[in-house]
Amino acid sequence: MNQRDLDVLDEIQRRVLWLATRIVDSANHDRDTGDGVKVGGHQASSASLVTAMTALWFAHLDAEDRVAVKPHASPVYHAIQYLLGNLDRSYLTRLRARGGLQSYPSRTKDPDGVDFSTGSVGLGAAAPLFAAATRRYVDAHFGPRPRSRFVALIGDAELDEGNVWEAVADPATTGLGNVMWLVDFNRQSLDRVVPGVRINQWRGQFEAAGWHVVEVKYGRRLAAAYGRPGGAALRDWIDVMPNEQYQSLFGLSGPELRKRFLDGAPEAVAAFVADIPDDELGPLVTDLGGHDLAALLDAYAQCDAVTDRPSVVFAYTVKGWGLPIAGNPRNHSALLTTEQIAALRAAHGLTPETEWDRLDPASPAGIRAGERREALSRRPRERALGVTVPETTNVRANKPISTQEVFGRVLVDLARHPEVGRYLVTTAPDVATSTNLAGFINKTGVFAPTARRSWTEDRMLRWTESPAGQHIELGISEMNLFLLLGQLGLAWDLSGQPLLPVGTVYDPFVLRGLDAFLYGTYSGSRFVVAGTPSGVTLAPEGGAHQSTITASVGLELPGVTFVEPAYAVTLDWLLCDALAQIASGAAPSVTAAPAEDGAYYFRLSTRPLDQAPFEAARARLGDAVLRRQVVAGAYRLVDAHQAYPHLADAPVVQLAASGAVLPEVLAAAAELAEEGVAAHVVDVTSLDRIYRAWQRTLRQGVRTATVPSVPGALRSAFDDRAPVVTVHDAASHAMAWLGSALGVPAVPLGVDEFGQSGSVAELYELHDLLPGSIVNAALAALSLR
Ligand SMILES: Cc1ncc(C[n+]2csc(CCOP(=O)(O)OP(=O)(O)O)c2C)c(N)n1
Ligand SMILES: [Mg+2]
Repeated sequence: MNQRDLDVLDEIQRRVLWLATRIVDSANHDRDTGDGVKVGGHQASSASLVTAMTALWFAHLDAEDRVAVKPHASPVYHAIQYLLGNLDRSYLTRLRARGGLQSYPSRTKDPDGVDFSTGSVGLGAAAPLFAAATRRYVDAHFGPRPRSRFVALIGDAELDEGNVWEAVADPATTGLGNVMWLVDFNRQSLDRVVPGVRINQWRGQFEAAGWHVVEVKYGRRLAAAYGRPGGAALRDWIDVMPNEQYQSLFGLSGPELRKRFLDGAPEAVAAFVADIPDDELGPLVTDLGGHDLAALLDAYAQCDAVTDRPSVVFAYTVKGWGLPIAGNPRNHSALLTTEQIAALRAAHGLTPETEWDRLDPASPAGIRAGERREALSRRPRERALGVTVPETTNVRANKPISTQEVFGRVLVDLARHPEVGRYLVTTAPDVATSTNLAGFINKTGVFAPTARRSWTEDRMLRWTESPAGQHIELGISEMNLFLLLGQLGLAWDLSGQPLLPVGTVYDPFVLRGLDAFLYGTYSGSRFVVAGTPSGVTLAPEGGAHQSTITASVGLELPGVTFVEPAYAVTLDWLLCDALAQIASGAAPSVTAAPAEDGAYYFRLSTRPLDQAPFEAARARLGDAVLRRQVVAGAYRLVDAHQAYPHLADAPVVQLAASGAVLPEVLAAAAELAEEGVAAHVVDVTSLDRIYRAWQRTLRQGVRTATVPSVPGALRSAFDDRAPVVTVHDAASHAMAWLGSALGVPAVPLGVDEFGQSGSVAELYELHDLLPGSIVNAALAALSLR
């Protein structure tokens, strides 16, 4: 790139800096929210990335490239999109306002084509890596797409997040030559100037993981000074100077700056800078490469040239570059004053009348923006897969069987499906075999970019690794599991190929990956995850392996449908339905409350259950009706009036339960019948769906000031007058709301302490889940009427 082009880019980056700064300023100073809560925003963090981002969008990226932007640099992203003509001007004064620009880049809520949501630091860094891994899979299975480069712009303190290193270290992400991370190396975090210089440690960590590392440390002015006689001493001093001392220079000028700079320096350094006037010394010694357009473009080109592994660029930057708060240790949330904004506006040659203008389209900068807008425009993507997932695989069980086992069988069956099979892709963090994916893996193989020779022979599990494999194995990182699932579920957009992603994880460790789970669903991703085994039903495994709060988590997560089937056929129907919804390409609603389907979370168990009670209900209701109710979230497994006609006038109670505890509930219903109480048993297949149905009618009532009705999903399964006992191998709280929904007394039973080792019966006794306790709870519920 010649000097003229660099000058044009420089002009553009100055406008980007101004707009990003003013967008935050306007949110805080031009708008009265009336609630006394500060609006906030990050001018310094934004300024830090202005050069790197200008270089990317105005000179480097292609239309197919995908970029994750550091959360606190969202104003820079929007300023760039505005200058490219992709964002309406009215948004510039609506950062952090309702319906306006989001504080942090959001795929689903921002109007200007955000590729990756960011916000929880570390996740946005890793997401493009998993998007690239997804692309590698898509290319291997469905033919190569046009090349994309997957870029992450990340803060240096983001590297403190463990998930970043989990992602870097996983073999599933090795060799991805189309990945570039750019670390905004401003040596500051939120609270402080980061002590010491950590670059060598980080460089070592990246290199050990097989990454290509580039440092962009000095700007051209400093580089030139180093080349002059005696310049080596200057370089050595800047390299060894404590970070805190270096950062403190940004707040100083004149003789003070010189004094601080030379504090502790060898004599040769003082001699070298003696001839440099005071007003030139500061700009010289703080001339860092992360604000040098040519140096950055060169670094990007170096990364492109390395195609066999991911690259990371450490761009030395200044937090608050070009602003009066530059380098100040307290600048993370600092806002320029109105006077400082006025001075900045004038310094950029703008007035209150012209401050929001785009670049003059006739100017070289405006022409460049127009060209880049063309170069970066994208084709719309198809979300739908265009195949019909069957309503059932007709799974059969002649003997007691667990939901975990059925899950594996249904997947094997779907893998054979002529249309659907090829789109299925499974993944697990080193628990594929123990969560019953072995059958699927035997059928489809394990994905590897190139075929690998297998050295073991196991007739039960053929671990064949090749580009044709449909299982992506991960190391033990639940963060990686959910990050990968999130990206597989966005493959329709980021790789132009919809997929049917299915992940498995031990249910207690869903919590370990929870933030990445949220990240995926907040991004609008759709996938299936099975948490299995779950609950204290995993009795011998003890408290560290039992999950109790996950049902509540699944129920409460927006963009996630939580299901907990007990019987083989209900799981078959629910899993087929979930995959059919994903295949349909319907986008989850992230704004409607309660949020629509999104991802699917199956909470499963290893406890084999007798299927006869289900078959009895099936004979009673018929497949069509029953399937509809199962998918809607609840059906009456035992209808007391039909099962016990002699109890026609007896008191009625209803026992509602999900999953593995149903045998105890059925036994309790039989005992109650002997005591002259008619007990319906309701199998709640999706607590989430019936809760949402209830909430929808309530919200409707609240919003329109009308009397809410009991929703159909509840009415068909429940008796809306009988008291209810809820029984769950999970925290009792998760189901306790059913009493309110039905307007009847409720006694919730569940697991509200940490578990311990034992047999199922022993632990159920401990947590009051045995039939005797359920009977007592039913009698208590009746007495509460
Ligand atoms: C998971 C998470 N923890 C904490 C925060 C709050 N936080 C936001 S930015 C930040 C410091 C970021 O420093 P760095 O990554 O170096 O970015 P800079 O602003 O210096 O560019 C922190 C702690 C967050 N957003 N996410
Ligand atoms: Mg930083």
